[in-house]
Amino acid sequence: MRYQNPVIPGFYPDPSVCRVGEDYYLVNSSFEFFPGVPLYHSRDLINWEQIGHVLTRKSQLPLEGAPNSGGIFAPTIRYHQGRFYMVTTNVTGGGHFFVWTDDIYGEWSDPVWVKQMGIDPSLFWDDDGKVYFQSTFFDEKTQRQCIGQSEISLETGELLTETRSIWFGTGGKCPEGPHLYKIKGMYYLMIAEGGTEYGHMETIARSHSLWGPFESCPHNPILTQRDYTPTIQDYRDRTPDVIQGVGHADLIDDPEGNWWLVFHGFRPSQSMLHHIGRETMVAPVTWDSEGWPVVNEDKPITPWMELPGDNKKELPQNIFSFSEDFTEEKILPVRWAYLRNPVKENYAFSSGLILTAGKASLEDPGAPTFLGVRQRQFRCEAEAVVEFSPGSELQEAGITVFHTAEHHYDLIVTRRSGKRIALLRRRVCDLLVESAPVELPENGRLALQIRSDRLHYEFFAGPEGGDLVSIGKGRTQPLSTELTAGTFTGCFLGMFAQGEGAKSNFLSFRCEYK
Ligand code: 6LW
Repeated sequence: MRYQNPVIPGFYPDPSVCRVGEDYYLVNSSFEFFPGVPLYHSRDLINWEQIGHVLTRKSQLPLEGAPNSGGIFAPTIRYHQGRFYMVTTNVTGGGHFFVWTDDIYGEWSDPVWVKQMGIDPSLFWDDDGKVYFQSTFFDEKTQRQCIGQSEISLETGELLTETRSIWFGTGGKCPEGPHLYKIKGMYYLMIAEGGTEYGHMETIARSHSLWGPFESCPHNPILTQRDYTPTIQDYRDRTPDVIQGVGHADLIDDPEGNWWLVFHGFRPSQSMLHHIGRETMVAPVTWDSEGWPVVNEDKPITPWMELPGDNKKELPQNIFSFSEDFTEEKILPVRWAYLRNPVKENYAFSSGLILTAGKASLEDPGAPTFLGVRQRQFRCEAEAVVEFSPGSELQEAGITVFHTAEHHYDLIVTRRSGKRIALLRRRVCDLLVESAPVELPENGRLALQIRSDRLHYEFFAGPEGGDLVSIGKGRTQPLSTELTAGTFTGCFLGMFAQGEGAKSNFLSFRCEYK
């Protein structure tokens, strides 16, 4: 059998997974984007469908003032006695909390706060029903970061014990992303180390007691690509993608008793640069004779994963292309995300999706009028059809490749010398570059298009159904995480309106991946 990694391409990092019978549910981090914590469902761990978000209300997810890559860090999802729990950290306000639901397709509770320091919380139920809370922790005695654990009350979130340091990892920086499992009577503590960059890895330890001492697996790390340096040839457009930075994993068994690791990694566009985020991947796990997990038979993680066995069938896999008709759609499909808490009045369905500019622009770390989808693959063609008659040179609407307020390329419809025009504005750190304006017909619907490959974005505009002309180009390089002072996010393809009074009507948006 073979399947392709990433199984959830695009900015879907820090995956955590649980299983209920034959159904798997998976969550990811969402940082400053709203709604928070995308929620996915699968029957085979390979084909995933987004069924919603966990944090859909501002009362669960206040994001005001959340900087780039602030807000929601690594979530954990667990299922216990008919109830789903999702625990995470809002690093911009409040710290750790969990929410719960008895209906995975319904609303989740308001937050129950947990006062433990650190990030990357996880929950573990022991056989006696007691609940334990793990997260990153700072050990005062040794002055080192480690994994800390306390027993908590599920009703109030209160700590019922002090937080104790339970494992320091194997010596990599940033021991984090802990998950505790009880397997064949032993407590296994699996964590990420090495930082979420090129030295990322996953390590594991076990103990007879959930307080430790934890014995490190002799073949740690059980997952890493840190020793694999791709060649220039590996990055050529037609070769398979290169995978780096694997780690931050969760472990799951299937109904047949096979084990799997769900984790993230990223695909650089070229050496040491990636711009579409950390993505969710899957690998098979076996157990050695000493009871330690072996990931993917100890082989590197590759885009095409070959699994042993006679089943030569390729698992079908979503290709993530989509086409949205906003004249029919009246509820926003779950793939769309806002920046921070949206100003509701600026979004409305009428004869299309009406985006009205508010006070904030894409340059502000506020709540601009923006709706985006995560870019899933390097090669794509995205097109929006819009009705927009800018009232002045300050009113703008268009489509964008957006990574942060300081890293985005915007194809803008506005006015210059009284005429309706299109231009490409590229914002990178403290640089702002604008293309020459290209005149557009004064009336009628416009098609705005982004075409991309691994290394480039090119932007086109023109009357709907007519010939589109190139408005400008930009390399993918300046939108890379490595140039953003280290975001945890990735590029979105989106629609926006800015400059007070600008009112645009988006009729459709389609995105085709090649
Ligand atoms: C995540 C943590 C990490 O919480 O990145 O570098 C954070 N380490 O595990 C955000 O994804």
